[in-house]
Amino acid sequence: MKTALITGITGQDGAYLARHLLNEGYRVVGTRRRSASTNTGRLDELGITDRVEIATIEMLEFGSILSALQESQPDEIYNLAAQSFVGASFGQPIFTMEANAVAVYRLLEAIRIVNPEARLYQASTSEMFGGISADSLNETSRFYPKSPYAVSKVAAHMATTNYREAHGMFCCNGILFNHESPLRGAEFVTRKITTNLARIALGDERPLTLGNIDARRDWGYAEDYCRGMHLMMTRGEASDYVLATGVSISVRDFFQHAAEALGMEIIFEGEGAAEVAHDRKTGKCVLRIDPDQYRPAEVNTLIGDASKARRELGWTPIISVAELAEIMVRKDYDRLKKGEAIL
Ligand code: G4F
Repeated sequence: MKTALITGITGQDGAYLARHLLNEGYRVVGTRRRSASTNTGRLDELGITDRVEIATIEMLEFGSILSALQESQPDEIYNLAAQSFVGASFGQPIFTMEANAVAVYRLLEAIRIVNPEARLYQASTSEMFGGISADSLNETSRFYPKSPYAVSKVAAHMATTNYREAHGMFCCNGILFNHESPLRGAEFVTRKITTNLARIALGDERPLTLGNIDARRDWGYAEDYCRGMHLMMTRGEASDYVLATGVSISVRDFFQHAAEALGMEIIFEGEGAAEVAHDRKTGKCVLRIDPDQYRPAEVNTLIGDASKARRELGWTPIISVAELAEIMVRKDYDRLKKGEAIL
């Protein structure tokens, strides 16, 4: 039986990946930071909390990472732990660099010491392309990070590549474009939209507030992407792969898909910070713009080309963005209707 160690197992990707690996027959050890709350809501929702072993580690402490590797002796390590909020990274650039980049060096060194044969998956991101305007971004596209988060992820990406080249270790970067689900954190824009639209559909009068609704992202379904992470680790040779759908839509369009799934008919009026959206059926104002949500530097458009993953891994995303918006908003509507807490 193979052992997988997943850092950040309590997040969206950690939970889906854990379930996938358990289904593939793995022993799964997941790490999380010490905290007063247990924070296993996503694992509970997937019904796998009792099937994974939880290790408490601190990615800012080398000794903590070293002990976790010595104790669990993993064959595969999936590094999903991160400060993953792009907007928040502008206010916490140093912590973001520590948690997302220096921590990866700690992990790489610990793997080299404990078992250099162990395989590493590093969670890279489309945010690294940032300001590059291209119709389609792939593994050979240039990086132009636009936030402290993206800068930290470029550093971690290059460190991972360097350990592969310098030490011959099996290290791969998954350059994942945005991927969402009903387990997505409620502060990311898709889930912010679906939880708030569900609340409004159930009678709440307060409109949702968003920042830049013209930003465009290539949004896929997280479970499809976690399957792709595992495929990267089953190859004979380590390499880097883009996972994306190849379709990019705006925040405004995602909002519209989700609202329509709840039977709303959206009309946008006004421009810029004065733009609002109403539901024609009820006359309710459902969206206002909050300029405080604008980012100091924005990534306007991201669209990915996953042809290498399709060719070499046989990976294709299954769920479209319109289906994704519908799945997410219906789930949030059901949760709120039953009085369940929002994850
Ligand atoms: O949902 P977001 O916060 O995701 P973002 O910044 O694209 O980053 C996510 O995906 C990356 C790629 O996989 C990951 F690396 C990263 O860790 C994270 O998971 O924002 C998407 C877009 C942005 O352009 C943002 O400005 O939505 C825009 N937006 C507009 N109003 C908003 C809001 N974003 C948030 N979070 N909240 C708003 O009110």
